[in-house]
Amino acid sequence: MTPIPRLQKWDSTLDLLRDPYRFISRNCQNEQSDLFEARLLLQKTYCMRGQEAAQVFYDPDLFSRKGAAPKAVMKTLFGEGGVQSLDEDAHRHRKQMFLSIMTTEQIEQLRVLTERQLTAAVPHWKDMSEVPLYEEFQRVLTMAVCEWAGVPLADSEVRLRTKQLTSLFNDAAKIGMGHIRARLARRQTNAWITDLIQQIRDKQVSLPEHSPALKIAWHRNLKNELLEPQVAAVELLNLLRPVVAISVYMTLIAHALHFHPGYREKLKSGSDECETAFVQEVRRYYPFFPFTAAIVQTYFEWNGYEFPRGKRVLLDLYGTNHDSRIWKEPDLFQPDRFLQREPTPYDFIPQGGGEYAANHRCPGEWITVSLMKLTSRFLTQAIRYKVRDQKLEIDFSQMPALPRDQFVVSSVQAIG
Ligand code: HEM
Ligand code: MYR
Repeated sequence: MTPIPRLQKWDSTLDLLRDPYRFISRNCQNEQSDLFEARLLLQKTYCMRGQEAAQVFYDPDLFSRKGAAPKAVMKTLFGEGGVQSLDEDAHRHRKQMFLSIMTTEQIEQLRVLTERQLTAAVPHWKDMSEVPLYEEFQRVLTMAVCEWAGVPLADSEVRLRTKQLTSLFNDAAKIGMGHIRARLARRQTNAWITDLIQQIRDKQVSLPEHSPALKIAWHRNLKNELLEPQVAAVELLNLLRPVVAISVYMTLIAHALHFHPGYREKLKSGSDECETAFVQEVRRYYPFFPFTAAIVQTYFEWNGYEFPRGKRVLLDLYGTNHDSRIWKEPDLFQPDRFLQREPTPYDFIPQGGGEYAANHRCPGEWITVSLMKLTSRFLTQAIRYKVRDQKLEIDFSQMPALPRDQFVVSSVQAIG
């Protein structure tokens, strides 16, 4: 057996938190290995990156997700009882529920609703001296996704629910007060949506027939039982929260357009392929979800390394998207690289890899790409704006990572 390189430090959690997106690839580089062991959260953990590593990580016979995410993530970002921590048949059955929501019609409907909200925001942006794009996108997406999913949202509630849904992903990985805010947001959003699930089941609200909220409220597990209301709420929030999180990518699109103005012109006149290549490169180039975690289910060997049962393993998503064996000049923003070749399920993994139905790969990728394409069109063809002097470098120490001043625009005007 080949010994697995071990980091010398007794515990590396602080190093990981200081530079979460580059911690794994930096150490892989130092150790000259795609795999090393570090103590993280006081637990010996394997960290790995690259296409081959992704291939083994997404073999569902080898890994389990139960207990893989730390408690802090379960109590904030994920919620408890949801699809992220299920294995085997229970996972496949629940995952099918999500995948059955992702029809072409549903994806198109969410795009239409989001475009409507973006268009409705323009007159309001015109009156603002400064428009903080990240916050505005959060509000737009909260309104669009609630309408799409069948979650009633009064005008008076928009601010509060936007803040709470945002806190679930924006504050989950913070330390101190930030993290406490995310825990509170989890309790509040669980209570809000559990109530709605009860009302749906008690026929106190009527929703359009194909509403995702109805599908989740009436979903039955393999024992033909309805989900516990709290679990159904976690799953409905597994639609609402990540759609609001697309505000991160929307802000990063504005960032990419600012630094690569040539793409503004290309996108204005360009083909669908050109638009797709641009958003794929935004998903590859920018940091968002740093890594994902699983637990070794049964002992196995890979490339001469031993993987003992029960070991926690992190797969580096950002590092794999920046692996120079896969991507030429990975630290340059070059959308055209996507015109030359199709990504595989293991070499381009901003939202996880492998197969949708059998693995934990994100079922929201089609929605994400669709709303990102909408945003590229909107920012190049529907409005004009000015970008004042501000700190625009990406803050790699935060999860999610955003421009330091978050991208504020002014003098917004509608085109045409
Ligand atoms: C899973 C990223 C948007 C719903 C995941 C995973 C990642 C991810 C990394 C886990 C992959 C793994 O552990 O192997 C993202 C990013 C998004 C996004 C960066 C951009 C905003 C969405 C959207 C939805 C969604 C729009 C739904 C509308 C889910 C669900 C899972 C998941 C339900 C769990 C799947 C499972 O456990 O089988 N996402 N996602 N995500 N995502 Fe997304
Ligand atoms: C979602 O809401 O599911 C999509 C986007 C969330 C991104 C949150 C960023 C950092 C969280 C890191 C947690 C690592 C888990 C092992």
